Amino acid sequence: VKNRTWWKEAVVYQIYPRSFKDSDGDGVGDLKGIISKLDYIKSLGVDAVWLNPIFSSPNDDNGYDISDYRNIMKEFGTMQDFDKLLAGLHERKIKLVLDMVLNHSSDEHEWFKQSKSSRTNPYRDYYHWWPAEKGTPKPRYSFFDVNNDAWKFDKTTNAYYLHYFSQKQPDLNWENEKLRNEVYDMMKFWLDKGIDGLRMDAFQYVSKDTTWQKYVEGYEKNIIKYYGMGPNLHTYLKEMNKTVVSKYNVMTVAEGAGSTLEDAHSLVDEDRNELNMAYHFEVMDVGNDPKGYKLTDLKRVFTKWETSFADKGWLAVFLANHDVPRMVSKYGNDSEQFRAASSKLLTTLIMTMRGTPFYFNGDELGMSNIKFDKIEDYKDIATINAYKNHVAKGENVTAFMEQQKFISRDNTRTPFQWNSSENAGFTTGKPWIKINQNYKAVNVTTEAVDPNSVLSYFKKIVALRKNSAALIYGTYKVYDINNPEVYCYTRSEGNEKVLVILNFSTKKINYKIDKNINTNASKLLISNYNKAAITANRINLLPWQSVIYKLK
Ligand code: TEU
Repeated sequence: VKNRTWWKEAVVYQIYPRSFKDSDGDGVGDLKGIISKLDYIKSLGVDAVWLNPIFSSPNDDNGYDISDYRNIMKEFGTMQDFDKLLAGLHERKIKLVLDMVLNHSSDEHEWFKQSKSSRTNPYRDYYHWWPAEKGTPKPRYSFFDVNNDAWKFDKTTNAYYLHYFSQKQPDLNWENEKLRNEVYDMMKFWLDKGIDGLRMDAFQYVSKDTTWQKYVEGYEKNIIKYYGMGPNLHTYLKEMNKTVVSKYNVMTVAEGAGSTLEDAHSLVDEDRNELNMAYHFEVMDVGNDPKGYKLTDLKRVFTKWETSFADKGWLAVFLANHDVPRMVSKYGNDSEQFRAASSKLLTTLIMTMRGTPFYFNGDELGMSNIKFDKIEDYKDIATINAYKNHVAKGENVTAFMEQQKFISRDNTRTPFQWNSSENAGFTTGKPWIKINQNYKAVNVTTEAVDPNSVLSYFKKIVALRKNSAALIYGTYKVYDINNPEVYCYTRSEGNEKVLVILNFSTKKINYKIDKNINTNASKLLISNYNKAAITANRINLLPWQSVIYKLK
């Protein structure tokens, strides 16, 4: 194997701190809570933890609006807690990846308070301002704004500021060298503490075309093309790499990878000296329709990226995170009958793809969408503001609510389910967001003692992946790509060859394995059912069955 590195071999476990474990009864998860669960995290066999933002924040967007990059959010604890957490992880040989939110800050950050106070303030150019005497700026789409308007008028200086996300998330002006240097210093502050990786939030958007030209009608439907990969993005990344990242032994991962394969390669190829890996949004975009998705689409997307990254560059692999629904509800089947089997199958997919798995907390238990009925139950600014937008425009609110049950980000943000006691063992207080009522069955305590649980399966397959060069580095080859129900592929490295077969349907299927795959003397490594047998290159698959075979 060429170019071996720890971050290619790691399984990264994403923790959403707000919802993981509350230690003090205020209903919000915190760092002490995570510390109290370090042995659980270790028991999973994962190599690294990625924490969503833990920095000071008024929580307009759950920590993605940072008011002080060098301090810990009050609800989450103190810097001492952080140091303890880092030490506790390192004692257990687990690495820590922090979330760097550098496209925007909070409007409550001191930089912004200064910036908005006067046009001549030294911090004015830390953000993007448009003087109102020049008329209204050309429209820019905001992801979270009630009116999707990314320009907010501020009367103090008679000017508009730019916010791609919420009004409380003004975009930082990366054109300004002073700002960039402050950011680099801040990054060093955390890297000097000994963290192991950085997840670069929405970084593809940092470089803006500051001519602020008018975009074509409907540009917002193709937003990454317009907002992503701005004119100076590579300059900034190279500068950041040279000034900061290259001085440490750390991994960097970009959220978002532009809109083409070439964009993605330009961010992560080894000879670029920019970032180590990226996660693209194409897999996540398959399956956004509550009516379902085509397995052939999912296969094509995975295959396209796997093929393009076979020799150069490296990707992160995921089916869920805090911005999308639960993977079992989206790509699997969250009915009582198939929830466990399809959770295990999806975990199998993630753990057998080429690329570093980023696995979202709770999926190892088979947690599913909460599917709120009432708008009052939602906490996510994206859902709440989109709701207001629908109401204002007189659009169909019922349809919107149905859609949110399926895609709202709050579906993955409900509290982690530790046990069957009140509040699922998450908090002794009132949880900040409702708990999924399936916690009586779907929880750590119950699943830990059940060898057939989703959790037990997760631990087994993580161990399997970690001990297999084929599963980590091996060449990916897909078979029977047009089959609408079964995903079949091999991974091979040197003499090691592994066959993966996934039945993405609720039917029993007698599957004919491609004749070019030699299954003589093959050996079953793992399955989500107790039964599996290949005879004469055929296998009987149960509903949502997944199997991994070692081939001769
Ligand atoms: O998400 C940003 C992001 O890139 C997505 O909103 C994306 O642009 C959109 O889905 C494209 O369809 C990150 C965080 O993961 C998210 O939780 C934050 O709310 C957001 O940045 C703002 O910081």
